Amino acid sequence: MRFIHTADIHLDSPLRGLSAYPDAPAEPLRGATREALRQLVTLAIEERVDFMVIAGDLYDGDWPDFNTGLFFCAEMGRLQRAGIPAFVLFGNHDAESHMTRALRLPDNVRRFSANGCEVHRLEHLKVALHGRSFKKRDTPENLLTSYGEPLRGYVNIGVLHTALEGHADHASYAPCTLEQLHAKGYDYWALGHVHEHRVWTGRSTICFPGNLQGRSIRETGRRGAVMVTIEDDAPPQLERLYLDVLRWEHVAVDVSACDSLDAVGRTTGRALARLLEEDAQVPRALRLTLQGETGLHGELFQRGGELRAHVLAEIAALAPERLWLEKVRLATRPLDSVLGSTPASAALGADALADLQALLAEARQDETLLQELRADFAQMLAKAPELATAVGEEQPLLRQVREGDLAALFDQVLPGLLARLAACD
Ligand SMILES: [Mn+2]
Repeated sequence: MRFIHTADIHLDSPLRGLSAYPDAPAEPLRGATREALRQLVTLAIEERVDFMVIAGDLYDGDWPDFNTGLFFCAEMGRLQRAGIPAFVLFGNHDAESHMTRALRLPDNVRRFSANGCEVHRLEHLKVALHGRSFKKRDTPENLLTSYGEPLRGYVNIGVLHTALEGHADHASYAPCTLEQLHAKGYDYWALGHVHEHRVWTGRSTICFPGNLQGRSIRETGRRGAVMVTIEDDAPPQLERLYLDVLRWEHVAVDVSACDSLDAVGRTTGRALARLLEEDAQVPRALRLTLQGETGLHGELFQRGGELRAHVLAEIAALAPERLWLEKVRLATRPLDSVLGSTPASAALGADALADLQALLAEARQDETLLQELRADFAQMLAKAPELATAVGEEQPLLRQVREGDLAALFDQVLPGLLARLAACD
């Protein structure tokens, strides 16, 4: 017996942040969540699975019009013609009270009630599916207490939308513990809500399939559903299915071995080539972070525009049609000894630089000076409010300015400044 477990499809939800990728064709990407579902249904039909489970947040929220529902009906119709039932549970995003529109779904689709735990049986397979949908978006109570005992002689599958014991990125709805899930004595728990793929084994096999399609740079890497195979009394076997049609990637590249901007470009290019070795056909929205201890630290900050051009050149040579650069983040650290690492330092006089460094190190501790600087920065931010909000999260330097963390700012900026001075003849 084989079935597909999916969750958090968030059908028709916009992909956030695509405007930051000037080269990405935004229009076709608008339908990414639909395309991922279409691929899932196609796979289910090709693989002749016995049924499909959707464990909540099928919809992203109330439909603006009927198009979202019509699309889902059409996909479920394809499953129906292939003789595949689908079991749908609703979560916080598509809770009963939250949806003002509805359409009759094809007869192969069975929903879980929000009024109590409902059990759907597939007699020919001896499968019992237990589940309870969300009535309201805010569901702080443990829904598990309403789930019944496993049915004897059946494979028991629990379907539940839950944050478990809490998850940093997800509201803690319908909380419960892994122990409580195991204690129910079901064979498999088809969970939804947490967008990262997770599996726990033990008395039961418990799984978050992850969301079907990443929706922002916060949801990176391969996404999809899970194929579950249950044979006789063996524990369920899981296979991940990758169905995302656009992938968000955050790639960190260590540039500590690079001695020039060219070398940074080459190293980055190699990392991106490795990235494309997997699922080469899937387009990627890319955020790049350069890290490592390097004598180029100051130069990278100063030559941001050139650096981006170097990275774009690598992308252009590799796969411009399916690799789109958002931004290059700098998280490099200066070399411990800036003076020793700058070949031209002798020209200026290492003594003078050492004096300057000592002076600046002192300034870093000077509370009066720091107060003045904070006031200056506050003025600057007041004049350019977009600096204070829009780019703040992604620019460590700006964040430090905003938070008045000037000591950290000094540590970031001084090595570059010294390196620059040392390089002057
Ligand atoms: Mn959810």
